[in-house]
Amino acid sequence: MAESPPGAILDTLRLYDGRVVPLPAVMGVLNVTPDSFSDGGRYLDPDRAMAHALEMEAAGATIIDIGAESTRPSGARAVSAEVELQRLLPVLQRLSGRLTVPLSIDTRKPEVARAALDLGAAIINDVSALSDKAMAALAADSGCTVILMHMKGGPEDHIRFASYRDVVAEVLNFLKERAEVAERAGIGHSRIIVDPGLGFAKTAQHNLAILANLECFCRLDYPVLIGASRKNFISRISGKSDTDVLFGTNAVNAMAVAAGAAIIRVHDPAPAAATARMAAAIAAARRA
Ligand code: HH2
Repeated sequence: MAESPPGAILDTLRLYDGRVVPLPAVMGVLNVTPDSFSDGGRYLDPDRAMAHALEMEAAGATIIDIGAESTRPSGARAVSAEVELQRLLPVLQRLSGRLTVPLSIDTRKPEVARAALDLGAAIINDVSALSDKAMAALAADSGCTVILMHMKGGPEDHIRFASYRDVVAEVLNFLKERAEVAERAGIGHSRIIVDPGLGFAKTAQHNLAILANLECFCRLDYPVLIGASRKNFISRISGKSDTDVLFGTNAVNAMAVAAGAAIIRVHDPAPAAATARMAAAIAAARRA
């Protein structure tokens, strides 16, 4: 796999439906779940979920990531494809024709991804990095973009696996391998996004080590997504109030974009969009 020279920065993401997303992109999180760690239960009602997606778009989200299964570090309950679909379909139907920005589906299940692609999603966000071969085949055949995230264990128990000799090297190798598997399955290089998976089988120190070495991830020849928003390591470091967590999230996002991250996944798109614009401008001035 070819690596770009340091400093080679992608400026757009091209999707299979012809849409072009400027980078850095702000991915707004829409959790249609009862138990997500920061907003569980708030958007289970399809009308509220739709309204929130449109609000996030108006606030500056350039992608909306919709998920119906929580993957929080402890106590997340795995749900069946039927339950995911029951939660998702009414929201996807309401968003169809209303949402202008691309939709990403946060799922590990090919049947759920298939239904979302049929209703207009352009990106599969798979926190298991295509561990199900049927998901790889679906992504290859459909032509959609895929997010490959690092995790160890499953969403229900990943915190038990937070142990590494060298977290940066191990996560980098995992992402390289999964990207190679995806390409071998027929997913074109330009359709792959990688994500080190902050908080997934990682302690605060592991997350900090990854963030401190983000340039190494950005040197892989794929856009890098960073999902730090409101995660536990931020409240442990920045402070626990909502304002502390928001500012801590923005600090991570600014440094991630400055290091070359292409997409930041957030619950609060307005501050994230302003943060990304500023950090990207400084990074561009540094390269000029
Ligand atoms: N984080 C969460 C869920 N999906 N996908 C990617 N690619 N990267 C992430 O960091 C990531 C993700 C967890 O956040 P959230 O969706 O808010 O919570 P929950 O899983 O409890 O619904």
